[in-house]
Amino acid sequence: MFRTIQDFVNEWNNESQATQRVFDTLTDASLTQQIAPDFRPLGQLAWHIATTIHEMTSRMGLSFEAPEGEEHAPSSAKTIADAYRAQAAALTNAIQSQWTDAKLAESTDMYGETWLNATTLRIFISHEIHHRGEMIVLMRQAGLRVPDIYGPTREDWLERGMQPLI
Ligand code: NI
Repeated sequence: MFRTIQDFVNEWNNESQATQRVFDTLTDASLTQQIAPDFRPLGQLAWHIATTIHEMTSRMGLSFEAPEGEEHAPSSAKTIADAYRAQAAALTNAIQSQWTDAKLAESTDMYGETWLNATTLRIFISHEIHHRGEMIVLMRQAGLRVPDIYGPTREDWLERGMQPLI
């Protein structure tokens, strides 16, 4: 449970920096990678993460510019990565300048249910981590090297001369 804005900002900074490292690894060619036909391609998953920042937090009254663009992801990896960078910073600025800690204990109608704002912020971060994990799989399928986030990757182990764990 986030009890202070600072607690949220600390966690958001860590997670959004990790997500940014994932986004900065994308290439234009990788954006069309899919797990199977009719499933969201890699670029669309990234765009969903980038656009959800405004979509979800603006429902709670936080005010900042939504990302430019349509529902369909841009075809440029750099455009997506830059949009995410701008949105992540905009959310941090907005919550620090527009909210006090008391806002976390207020509730908002979210998708037809009533959620504590602190809960919404928790779900918001979990949602991003969820889709980031999906992206990592598609990135591997696309032949990209993925960044380490919570621990070393297979490539990291090998470069350290260690046997990767099963
Ligand atoms: Ni989603």
